[in-house]
Amino acid sequence: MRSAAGCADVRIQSFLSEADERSLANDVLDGLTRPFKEIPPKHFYDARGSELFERICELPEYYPTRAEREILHASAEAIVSRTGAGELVELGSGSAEKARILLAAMSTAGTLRRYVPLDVSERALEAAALELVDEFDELSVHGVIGDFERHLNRVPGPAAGGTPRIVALLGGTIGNFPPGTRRRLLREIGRLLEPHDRLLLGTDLVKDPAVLEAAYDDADGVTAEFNRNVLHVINRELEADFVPDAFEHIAFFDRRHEWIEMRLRARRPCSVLVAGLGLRVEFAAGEELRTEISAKFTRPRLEADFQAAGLALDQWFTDGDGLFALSLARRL
Ligand code: SAH
Ligand code: AVI
Repeated sequence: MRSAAGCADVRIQSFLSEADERSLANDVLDGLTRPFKEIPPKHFYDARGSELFERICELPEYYPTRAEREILHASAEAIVSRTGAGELVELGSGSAEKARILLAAMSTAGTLRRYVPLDVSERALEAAALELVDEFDELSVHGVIGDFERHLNRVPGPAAGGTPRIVALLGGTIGNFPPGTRRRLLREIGRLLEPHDRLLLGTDLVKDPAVLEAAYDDADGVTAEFNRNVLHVINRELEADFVPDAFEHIAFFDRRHEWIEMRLRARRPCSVLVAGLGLRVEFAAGEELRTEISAKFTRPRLEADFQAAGLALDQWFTDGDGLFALSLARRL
């Protein structure tokens, strides 16, 4: 654990230890020795992966960021006045671009006190924290570098004085978890909520598969590079010898599950040595490695997830084109 030097209003604690670095090793060992190979998406986000994600957010095909920003611009004031919140806890905060809209609404309402971002990406979190304390005089930032599947207990308790909190999980990140894990995670996040606190959850909505597939397979190939970045991460961290360009980016909408699936397909037979694990992995030509699911929601399906997780929907906001939804939910 350490604190960022030189700024009284920023405190950053890291809870990523060697044990967490082993989480990549464990995920690679488990995931690459299964009959259907799979690596969880959290391993995309080293410094390069976070930068590639930022580029994805600006792509014409990738509508979720624009749609969610539109909702926030239209509704942040109402969200803040309804909740009275002065503190924002954001899980998977990334560049904190969207947090800024909520913090500005809290500042205007005169309630703003603290921002608590939590992310595995140290670089993104530090940069965002330093920018935000510069921007809002009254703000203090308590950043947590950690994994929200393991370190929710490291989120600091409510600040003294008891301002209501918004706990946000934006961008559709909840969709990156399969249904059972998603409900478990929602339940664990719900435990952070006091009766006057609210969860603010961003979810992408079911729509024309062509629109969805374009969003995950852009013409400039940025998403393809983001997808292959996981191979660069494994090469660097686990001394593997993947040739990333030997893998083709695949993205398709699975209509039955209502989720986008991203995969990497071997263009030719590949024999990969993961030296750090003493593991050799064979890929047949055409064999696929699943790297991400990104679930798309309907309101009834999300309400069922909330209910199963001990939460209830309070308010539902969408953008003008009905592409994306923001939900305000409370603990039952
Ligand atoms: N909330 C931002 C960023 C979304 S990208 C937005 O809406 O634009 C997903 C973010 O979640 C990345 O910053 C990534 O580093 C982070 N992330 C992914 N899995 C995580 C995990 N298990 N624990 C903590 N952060 C995670
Ligand atoms: C972070 N997450 C919600 C993004 C998504 O849309 O599922 C990650 C992403 N994958 C490809 N493009 C963007």
